[in-house]
Amino acid sequence: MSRVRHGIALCVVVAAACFIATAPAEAGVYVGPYGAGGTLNVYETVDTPATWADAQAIAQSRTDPLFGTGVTGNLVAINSQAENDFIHSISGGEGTWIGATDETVEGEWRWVNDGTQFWQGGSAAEGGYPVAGSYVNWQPDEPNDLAQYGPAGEDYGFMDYGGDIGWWFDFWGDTEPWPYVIEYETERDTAIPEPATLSLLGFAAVVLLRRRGTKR
Ligand SMILES: [Ca+2]
Ligand SMILES: [Ca+2]
Ligand SMILES: [Ca+2]
Repeated sequence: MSRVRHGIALCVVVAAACFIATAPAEAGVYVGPYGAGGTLNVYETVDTPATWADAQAIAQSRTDPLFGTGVTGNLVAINSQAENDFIHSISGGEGTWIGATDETVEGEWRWVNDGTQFWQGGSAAEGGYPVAGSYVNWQPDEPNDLAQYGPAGEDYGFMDYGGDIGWWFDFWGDTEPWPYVIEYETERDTAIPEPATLSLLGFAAVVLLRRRGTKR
């Protein structure tokens, strides 16, 4: 499929998904070509704040809301500048948890979806470095495991602190609730939902239209 046709298909599906998914007024559903080999993954932004651990537990309790594949979620793992730009865009740049943590071994930063280590150590100035050429986008002074708010330091990945530009920070995640982004690694090669999901989307659209009709 050409890039243009691919893009058109994406727009149609994303528009339908957002229409449905924003009904509870707390989430948006998106598709991005950031799976293995450029395949399509599903992303869900959740505006209701949660601690990092609660957000990850919620992500794992949910399944792909768009394609109906049954794939469960994780807090987003970011593996390229393009995916980082995408997450920065859909999350609104106002601060969001991402699926990075060094809670198991201090300084061993891993993605929570598959445990891959992408960073070793503190900030680059302190000798920290990306593992196996991994993509990273730390703010220049991060991660710094700041301990001023408690002895545990900072063990959870956060993007866009203070309306930033897609930079990452380590942050204390056990008490601070923030919005978050869930990634469902559907790795689809087509943006067309399964027939069962399509009929569900159609049914929901009909219900919404009828409700609107009765209000007028
Ligand atoms: Ca990803
Ligand atoms: Ca840490
Ligand atoms: Ca920090």
